[in-house]
Amino acid sequence: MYSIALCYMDIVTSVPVTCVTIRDYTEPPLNRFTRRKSVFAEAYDPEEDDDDGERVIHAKSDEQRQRLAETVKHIFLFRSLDPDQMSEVLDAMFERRVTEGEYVIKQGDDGDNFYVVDSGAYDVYVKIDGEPEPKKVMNYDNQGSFGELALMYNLPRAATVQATSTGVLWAMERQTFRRILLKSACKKRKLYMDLLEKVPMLKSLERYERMNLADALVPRMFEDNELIIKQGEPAESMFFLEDGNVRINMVNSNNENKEISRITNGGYFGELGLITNKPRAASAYAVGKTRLAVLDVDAFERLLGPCMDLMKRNIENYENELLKIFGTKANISDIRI
Ligand code: 1OR
Ligand code: 1OR
Repeated sequence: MYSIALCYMDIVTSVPVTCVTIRDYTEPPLNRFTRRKSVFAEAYDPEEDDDDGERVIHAKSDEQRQRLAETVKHIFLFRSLDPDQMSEVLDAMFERRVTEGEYVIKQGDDGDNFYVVDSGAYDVYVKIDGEPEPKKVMNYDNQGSFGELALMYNLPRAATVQATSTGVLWAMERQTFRRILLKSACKKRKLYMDLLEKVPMLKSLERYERMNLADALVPRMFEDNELIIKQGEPAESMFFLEDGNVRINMVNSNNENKEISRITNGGYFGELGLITNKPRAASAYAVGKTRLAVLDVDAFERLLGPCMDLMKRNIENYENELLKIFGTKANISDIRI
C-alpha cells in the first residue's frame, strides 16, 4: 500500500497550501523526490515518514561544539527536540565557511542541506514569474536558519541565498534533517498555520513569515479563572488565543478593578508590555478552559516587526477606551510608548 499526496502550492513561495492523500493498493510508490512546478504527486506524507538513516557524526573541537550548542538554542525548529535528538543534531552538523558574494542556495535547485547561521550576513532573493529580476525579500544578519523548505516538502529551493560578507554556517544534511526534525517541524506548522491565518493583525505577514511564527509558538492550557498575566509584573511574552476566552482586568490608581476587555478567537494580548518595555498594564484571566499559543520576547522582536504599526495603532485605541472606561485620562501615561 502507498499514499499519494497531491499538494497545491503557493505560487510565490512554492509551499504546499492544501494536501489531499489518496491511498492506492496496487501501484508501486512514486519517486519521493519527483518535482513538478505547481502540482506534485508523490508517495509522501511528512508525518508518516519514518526514515531510519544512519547516524552521522562530524568531528568537532570542544570550542566548536560549544559554539554550535549556543547557536542552535535560538533556532525555533530545534526547540522541541529531546536531549538525545539534540545531541544527534550537534554531532551531525558541520561547519561551512562562506566568502562575500557566494551563493549558498540557488532558487530552483534540489535541496541538499539545512543551514544555521553562526556569523555573517546573507540576502534572500525570490524570482517571481513574470518579473525580470529576482527581488530581495529579506536578510539574515548573524542569526537565523534557512533551507528547511525544500527538505520539508521535497520541493526545489524557493529562494536564492547569497552571502554578503564572509561568514560561518552550520550545515545539516537532508537525511539527518528529515530523520530528526521533519516530524516535529511539520506538526507545529500544521497545528498553528490555521490559527495564524485567522488572526487579522497578522494579515500583513508573508505566508513564509507566518510559518516561522508557527515554529516559535508554544502551547499552554489554562483552567477557568486562572491568572495568565498579572498587572504590574514584567512582560516576557505575548499570547494568541487558540480556544476559549480571556478577560482583561485593570486596577486604576483609585484601586477600581474593572473588566476592560474580552479577547476572543483570532485575538491576542500581552503585546503592550513588550512594545513599551513597561510592566503589564492589566491582568488577564482565562474564561473557561483556554488554550493559548505563547510567543516569547525574543521571537516577538524577530518575527513581528512587519505588524508593529498595526499593534501600535491598536494601542492608541486602548488609550481612547481607557478614557471611556475610567472617565479620566489620568492612567494613560502608564500605557504610552
Ligand atoms: P528553501 O529550502 O526553499 C531557500 O531554500 C530558503 O530561503 C528557504 O528554504 C527558506 O528557508 C528561506 N520565501 C521562501 N523562502 C524563504 C523566504 C521567503 N525567506 C527566506 N527563505 N519569503 C520571504 C519572506 C519575508 C517569501 C517571499 C515571497
Ligand atoms: P500588557 O503586556 O500590558 C496586559 O499586559 C494586556 O492587556 C496588554 O498588554 C494588552 O494586550 C491587553 N489597555 C491596556 N491593555 C489592554 C487593554 C486596554 N485591553 C487589552 N489589553 N484597554 C482596553 C481597550 C478595549 C484600555 C482600557 C482600560
